[in-house]
Formats: sequence, structure tokens, C-alpha cells
Amino acid sequence: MNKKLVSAILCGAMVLGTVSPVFAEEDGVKIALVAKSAGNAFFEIAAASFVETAEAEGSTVDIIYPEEATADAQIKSLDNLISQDYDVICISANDENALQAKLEEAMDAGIKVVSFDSAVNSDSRQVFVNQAGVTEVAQALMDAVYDIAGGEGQWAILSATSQATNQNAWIDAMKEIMESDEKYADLELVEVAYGDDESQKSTDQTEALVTNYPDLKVICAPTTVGIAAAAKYLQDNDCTCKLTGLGLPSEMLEYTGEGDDYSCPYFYLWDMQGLGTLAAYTSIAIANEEITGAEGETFTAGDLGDYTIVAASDGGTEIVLGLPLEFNPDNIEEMAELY
Ligand code: RAM
Repeated sequence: MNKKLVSAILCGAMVLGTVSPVFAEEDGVKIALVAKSAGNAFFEIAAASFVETAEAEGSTVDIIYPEEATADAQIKSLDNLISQDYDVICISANDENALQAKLEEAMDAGIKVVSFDSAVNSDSRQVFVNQAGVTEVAQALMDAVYDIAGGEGQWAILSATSQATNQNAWIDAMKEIMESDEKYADLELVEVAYGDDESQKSTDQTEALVTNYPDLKVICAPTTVGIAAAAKYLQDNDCTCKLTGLGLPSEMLEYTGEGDDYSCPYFYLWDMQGLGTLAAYTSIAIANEEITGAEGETFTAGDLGDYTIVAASDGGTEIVLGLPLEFNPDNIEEMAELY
């Protein structure tokens, strides 16, 4: 229950003389953390920091892993959550718009909605916790593709699901960068394939890409599941096609290096512990009405420091954790110990 409501009830009850004037302990915030799907280490890592932070603040967290990375599976999960008296739902969306009716139902029932990692549209949330700016991620990936391809040739994208807000935002931004700068004129994007954040499907899609485009120079997989599957396939099959994208260092350790023995020269992600921690502090601050999600509000996210809510490109608001981080042969061993 939020703090203002607790105080209001206590004051009201004291005025009516229904409780004795002892100071009741405030409840912590009750949070439902909804991942995109089960079986993706990305969400387990984010959830671990989220839970640690929230519990240290006296809150409770239930983590929900929908069966598959679809809007339908998330709607089913949300159906079960709405009647359970949560203060806040924090969700990584499988679809930008399809969850709107359910999340509006949740908000009408008094539950606050925060999205993290992959946003729901601006009508379906109070605020989005964005791990790194969309343009910054897209620019880093585009430059990696350019560099690894040697400035020219065919490349492909291996994405997650076709409806994921975050994947589509990065892909659209990459295309925009490629089209707006002559530097990338000799790069040809031949296909965007979808592995649905499933390992086997991502492997099959990788195989199809290298079979259908024998001259393919680079695959960019902006998904931790996709990049790990592609890394293994390309390396095990001695493919000349190289790889970059967004990955977990712990899952990319054996595939990252220089030369023919490794499929991935370098790749990116962001501070995973930071993402879970910031999402937890944001959820608690929203539930306690310390912030409402309006542009310009500021709050302190523990040791991470102070954050300001800014306008997001979709018309809503967001809090940006930081910049994308590069993982390469020099730092991968150290980073693989963290996540
Ligand atoms: C996958 C998911 C997640 C995305 C990462 C990079 O784990 O699709 O939403 O942020 O990749």
C-alpha cells in the first residue's frame, strides 16, 4: 500500500477513534515483475538485482515469467495479477500496443504500471525505465557492423520477436542511421530474421541466413538469446560470417575473440545490475507517489544516484540508465563474472 494512503487511513481511523494512536509500521510496496518470457537468462539477471534492491527497501516482489515471448502470454499473466492487490506492475513488453487494455484495467484498479527494457505505449504506463538511449544503442551496433564488414557488403539482422518494442526501435534506428549517412552506402541489409528469443529457432534462422546469403559478412543480433545461438552456430561451423549485437558476456565468453577461431569480435549490452536496480527504485518511487512519471521529476535511486524523468520519443516519459557498454577480448572475462 502506498505511504500516502497508509497515512490517510491511519489519520482517518484515529479521528474516528477506531484505532489507538500507536504508530503502525508502513507496509512495503508489493510489486509484480513481469518478464518477456521464461528461459531467458537476461530476465533472470535483471530480476535478481531488482529483488535484492526491492527487498532491501522492505518491499516484496513476485516474478512472473510468461510461457512464451508473446503478448497473449503476458495478457494471461496480467489477468491473474490484477485481482491480487499489487501496488505496481513492472513489465518488459512483448508488444507495444497489445497490452494496453489489460494495463488500463490494472491502472483503473489502482495499480501503477512501469515498463522496463521494452516499453508499452505511453497510454499504458506511468514511466519507462530505458537501459540505454535507442539512438546510442543503434549507433553502436551500426558502427560495429560497418567496422566488422570492412565498410561494405551484405549484412543481416537476427532479431527476437517481430512485435517487441525494444527490438523494433533499435532496428528502425539502425536503418535510419544507415540511410541518412553516406558512410554506410556500401552496406546492404539483406534480411531481418526473427528467432523469437528461442535458442533453437535462432540457430535455425542463423543457418538459413548463411545458406541463403553465401556472401553474408555480418549478422547483428540485438537479442541476448539470438546472439548466443548465432555465435555457437557460426563458430561450430567455421563460418566466415561474423557476428555482433547485444549479448550477455557470460553467454558470449567462448565466442568472443580476434581471428578465425571466434565468431564474435565484440558486442554490446548495458549495466544489467543497474537495470534491475533502477527499475526497482522506480517502481517503489511510483508506488509511494514520490514521483508520478511526469517529465522533469527527479528521484534518488540509492547508490546509482539521482535520475530525472525525461520525454520519450513515443510521447510518454522515460528514465535512461546510461550508455551501451562494449564487450571485447580485453574485458569479457571480467564482465562474464558479473552477468
Ligand atoms: C533479449 C530480450 C531483451 C533484450 C535483450 C538485449 O534478452 O529480447 O528484451 O533487451 O535481448
